[in-house]
Amino acid sequence: MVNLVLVLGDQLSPGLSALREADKSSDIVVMAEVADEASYVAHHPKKIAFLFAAMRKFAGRLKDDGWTVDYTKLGEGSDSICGILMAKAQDHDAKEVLVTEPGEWRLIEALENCPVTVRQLPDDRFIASHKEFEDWAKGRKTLRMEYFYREMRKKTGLMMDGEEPAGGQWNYDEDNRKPPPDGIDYSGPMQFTPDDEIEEVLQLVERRFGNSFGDVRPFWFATDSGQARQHLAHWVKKALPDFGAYQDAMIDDERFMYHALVGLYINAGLLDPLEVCRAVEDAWQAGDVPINAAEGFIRQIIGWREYIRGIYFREGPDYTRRNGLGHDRDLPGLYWGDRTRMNCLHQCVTQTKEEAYAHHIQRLMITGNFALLAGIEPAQVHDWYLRVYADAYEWVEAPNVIGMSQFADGGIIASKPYVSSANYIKKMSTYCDNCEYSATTKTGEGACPFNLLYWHFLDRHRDKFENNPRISRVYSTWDRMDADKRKTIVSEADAFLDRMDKGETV
Ligand code: FAD
Ligand code: DLZ
Ligand code: SF4
Repeated sequence: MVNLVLVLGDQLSPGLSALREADKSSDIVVMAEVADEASYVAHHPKKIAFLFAAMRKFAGRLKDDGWTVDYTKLGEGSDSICGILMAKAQDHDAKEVLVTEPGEWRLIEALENCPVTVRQLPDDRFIASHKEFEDWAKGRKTLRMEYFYREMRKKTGLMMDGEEPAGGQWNYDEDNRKPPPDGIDYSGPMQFTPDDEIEEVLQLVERRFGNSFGDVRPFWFATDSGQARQHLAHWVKKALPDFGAYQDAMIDDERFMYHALVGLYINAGLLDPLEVCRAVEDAWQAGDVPINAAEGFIRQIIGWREYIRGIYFREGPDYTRRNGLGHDRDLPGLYWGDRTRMNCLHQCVTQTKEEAYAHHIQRLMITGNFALLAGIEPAQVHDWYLRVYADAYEWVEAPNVIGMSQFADGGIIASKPYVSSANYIKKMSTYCDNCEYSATTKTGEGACPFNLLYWHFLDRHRDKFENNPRISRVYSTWDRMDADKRKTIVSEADAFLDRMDKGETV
């Protein structure tokens, strides 16, 4: 009897555990474009196009490698993964379905409840297994990424001198916070011209998902591992040397800065995280890249990415509904492209719509910071991030949004809320130079909303933060302010939020 091997849209890796477990000579690979996966949130059309194109190419590659592949295009079969499996199990008289564990509780549970026998195997494309993360986390009062990261450095041997970190330090972040340079000498990520197969996908996505937020064209993402590797090599050569220093900087219309744009490729399985790290380590060993850039990048992958996944699976399915600060405001229309006078938000939302991309500091300190300061309901913020980025899957998006950005998990990931006034944004970007508001004006005409909302946030959550050693200092500054000034800030912030809630342009 044959088995089916289900390969999901973000499992496009030839070494996938489910493929390793299967018998190429008799088992059948099942891949399917289904309405449920394409619409459990209204994904950015570029993300759907990227995944469908990459799925179709991967199916072709598996066939070339000798697999029998049963591929269903959108609209040609059931709307759900379980429905597809039931139909295919009957068609092929299959005994069981092998699948590598999906990256989302929703789908794990759907497969558990599907009336066919499904065997879920560990996803060992990650460096730490669930058990390793659990063993590390067990008994610790706080789960700080830095200590987990050091374990991953030792485990992988990346940038290690025996038991010690290369260069004598684990972390070179103090060299990685430079303000924006005058210009960028990187022409941006490698771009690929769509072939006929991809053009067919683009037209399908335009027809079926054209009304969702986001532009499907121009489309130039890599859609197979060969292209993704070319993209990686281009970035290592042209941008990695400056990645570290300018990692946190933002410049008007410079959408990628020196960032790698590899998240979407790694998360879909086109690039292996260790292969990416080895390419970076090699460039550093060859003397082409400074240590702060190489270490800073490798930390993002074997530190942050693995840690974030560990938290998602440790915390369980209710994590996305947490709301530790009790925020309940609706997400304003400016997140969907309504006009805003705030240039920082305009820049980040516009590029998100056009590219399905924003880099980390844009996500954390612009769109995330504003949502947190304004008190937007975390579930709505989570929904927005899951929809709009090409690299978004719940296992990675939810801890970043609910935990790191919105402090809605009560401080499991972040030891303090990531909030800032305009000061930080002015220092780290050029956005304030081109804004209708004034970053240096604290109250009154032209005052930057971040300046008002920053104090409004701290004031309304005083009970939660005034004893937090990482943030308590700011309360002394607030208390030293003239009482009338404090009152003005709070009432101007309230008036701003009222205008925003009414749908006025803010
Ligand atoms: P680079 O800046 O070049 O970084 C290299 C790689 O490191 C990334 O590709 C990614 O694989 C990894 N990485 C870096 N930081 C993180 C992190 N915090 N968590 C996990 N991996 C990390 N990342 C996603 O992959 N999917 C998401 O849906 C996602 N949502 C986010 C939401 C918020 C609010 C925040 C603050 C961060 C989010 N991130 C997410 C993390 C990070 O912003 C993206 O991984 C990164 O911007 C992707 O762009 P890049 O490939 O150019 O990254
Ligand atoms: C994100 C996504 C989309 C848009 N479409 C499909 C699809 O049609 N078929 C499929 O197998 N997978 C798709 N995916 C990826 C899944 O949603 C993903 O595997 C789960 O969210 C778990 O990470
Ligand atoms: Fe954003 Fe304020 Fe700067 Fe304008 S002045 S870009 S609103 S931080």
